[in-house]
Amino acid sequence: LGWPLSVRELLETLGRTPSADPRNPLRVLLVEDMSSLSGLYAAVLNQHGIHTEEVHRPSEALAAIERFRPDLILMDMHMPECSGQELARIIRQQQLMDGIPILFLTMEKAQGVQLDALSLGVDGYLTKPVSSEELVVTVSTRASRYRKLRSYIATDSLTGLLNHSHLFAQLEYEFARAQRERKPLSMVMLDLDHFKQVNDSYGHQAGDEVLLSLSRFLRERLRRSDLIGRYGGEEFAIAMPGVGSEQALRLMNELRESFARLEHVSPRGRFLQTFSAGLCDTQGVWDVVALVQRADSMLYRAKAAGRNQVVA
Ligand code: GH3
Ligand code: MG
Ligand code: MG
Ligand code: MG
Ligand code: MG
Repeated sequence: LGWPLSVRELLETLGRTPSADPRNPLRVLLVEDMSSLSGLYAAVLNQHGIHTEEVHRPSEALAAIERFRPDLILMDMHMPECSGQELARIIRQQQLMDGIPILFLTMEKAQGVQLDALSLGVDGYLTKPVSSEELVVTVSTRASRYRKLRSYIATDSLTGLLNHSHLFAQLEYEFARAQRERKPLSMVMLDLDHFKQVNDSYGHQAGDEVLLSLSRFLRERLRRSDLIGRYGGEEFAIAMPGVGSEQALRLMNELRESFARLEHVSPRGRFLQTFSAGLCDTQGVWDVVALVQRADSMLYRAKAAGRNQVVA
């Protein structure tokens, strides 16, 4: 490689742009008491398609992480309220934020201090003054690697939907937010009808195809802000923040009818597949477990009433 390369050239050489999906750019939280400095970093990152949020006081960092959901935290080591090391330790204790990469920005060249930082579970440091190139390349590679790992861990391998445990983790978060903002949230449990017969008559492969096509169908029809998870085998869970149960019932019935019309094709023949669903909102429900239980009991009613229906 001939030096110096521009950031753009360097990233192209590495075979990717900083955020491959422009609809979902990488997010970086800047925790830095000097606003002029963090403004500068933000401007450089923004220029390369990376979204940033700036926090100038350590005490605001946790709330910002929860709200902004960064893919990486870039943190000053020296701040008036508490040190970067202290804040990093606190962040590492939060389960929801576990594993988020934290990079320190420091003028500290003393090796002892840097080793200290690493032993706290901080991922690395950039020594001030940092060049734009170093900033963008370091931040974008670490942030996108974290995002990739996080999505592997959170994803059901057959359908690409949220898996059981991550569905619950996200649901906790959305439930808390709905309560705090006094907004509705609808919860749906959905189960394919007589699905065992599909496997028996058309083969397990055909069954898998149905699970995939339902997943794709739900992803296409629901909003990006809705959570869609594979709860287990042929059972799916959906949470719709901001949607009340009446609206959710109407929507789920539309989805049910149009999915039921989709023809599935397999080597052993063509067939139709229906689902049943139960739904509820958060009224009178105090936690996520109760929310899911209630939706599940509505699903049970839909099954008992003859299947291919939604009960709220
Ligand atoms: P019901 O209407 O009462 O839900 O009937 P059902 O046959 O759908 O329910 P049951 O619980 O008896 O059977 C669920 C079937 O789902 C059994 C299992 O073979 C199938 N299944 C679960 N996970 C998968 C999967 O990943 N792939 C395939 N092909 N089938 C699956
Ligand atoms: Mg400072
Ligand atoms: Mg079933
Ligand atoms: Mg069953
Ligand atoms: Mg089932």
